[in-house]
Amino acid sequence: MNTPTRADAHPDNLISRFEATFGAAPDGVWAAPGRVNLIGEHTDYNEGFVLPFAIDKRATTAVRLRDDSTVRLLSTSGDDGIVEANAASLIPGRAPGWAKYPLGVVWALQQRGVEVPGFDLLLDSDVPLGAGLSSSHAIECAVVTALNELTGAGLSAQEMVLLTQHAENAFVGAPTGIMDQSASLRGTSGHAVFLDCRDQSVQLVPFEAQESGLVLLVIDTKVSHSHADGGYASRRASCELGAEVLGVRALRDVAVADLQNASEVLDPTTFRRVRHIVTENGRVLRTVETLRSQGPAHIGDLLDASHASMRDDFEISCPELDLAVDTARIHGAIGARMTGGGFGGSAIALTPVEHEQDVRDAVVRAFAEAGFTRPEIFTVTPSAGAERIQ
Ligand code: GAF
Repeated sequence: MNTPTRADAHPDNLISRFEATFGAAPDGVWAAPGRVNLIGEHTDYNEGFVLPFAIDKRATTAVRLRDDSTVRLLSTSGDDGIVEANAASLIPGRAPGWAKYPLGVVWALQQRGVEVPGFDLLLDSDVPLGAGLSSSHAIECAVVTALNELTGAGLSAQEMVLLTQHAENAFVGAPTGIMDQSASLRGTSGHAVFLDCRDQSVQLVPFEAQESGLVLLVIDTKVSHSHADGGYASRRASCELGAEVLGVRALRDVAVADLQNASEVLDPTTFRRVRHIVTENGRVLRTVETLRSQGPAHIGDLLDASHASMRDDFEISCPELDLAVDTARIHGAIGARMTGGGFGGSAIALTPVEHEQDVRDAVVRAFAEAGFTRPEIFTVTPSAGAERIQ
């Protein structure tokens, strides 16, 4: 068997690499993107609002069903080689490395009563790992899209969102919400996904930064994070405590006008967590309104305010993210914030084209001066959601 390398595993070559590795052609090739979140952080599991988009970086999987229950998984990156598992005996929390994402999807499908036979799978992804751009959800969304079609399960995009969330929560062990999968499965080119996380309704909001002379820069700080670590779960627990003490179903039900009372009944830390969620929901709604009425050049202040709230109230930023945001702003970005779950990962900086190079240079310089690892900086545009590509 040949082990493919990252360089020769471009999606165009994935089928021949699959054949060379597994000895037969795949049944098809499916791709699903990572995401950035424009605004609305940690609001998803509080039944609030988010505004992410599917990016032009994605996980691509070639898949072939088998006649037995053996699952063979190979990634074009890393040296793990082929990981083998038995689809009939999957145990939550036990799968190794990246294999837990496809196997979590198989397990969650089985939990829904879908019969999933064994399969061979070859993965190639250009979503950076640990960068807060949802590389793991991209894998899960590509796999669920493939298996949904191949098994004839007939799940809707909304159902696949909940299914992959269940895989993350109960199989992988990360207590995440529904934002990332919704962007990956329901995103479209040229649009951000305005998602109401209470009823899962989606409105597509045009986001064409280039038409306003802007680019959306991603600054990957290279500070790796994991939502299975304690920080994410402890923020979620604080939100649940806040909702319980305030007597609401979820923090979505707390209004800005309720914050005075909340400050009197909550301990100071829980109050600040609650204030972030309440004000962030308001910022999402104002961002959507502003994008629709005035366009992306007018959302900078909302991005800045979101970052300040995450830094000071939710306390999920880190020195590298703050430096990226502050430096981008000083050198010409019109708004910047960390994106994703926090504690590392990436910042986004909405930047006029004429300042793009200044921002890139200044951030790299500032990181070097601070003794931080050199960041990776690139642009992203709203792109297609999960789909079959071959
Ligand atoms: C991570 C989670 F996966 C999302 O569900 C969301 O909570 C996000 O962090 C924070 O907004 O990406």
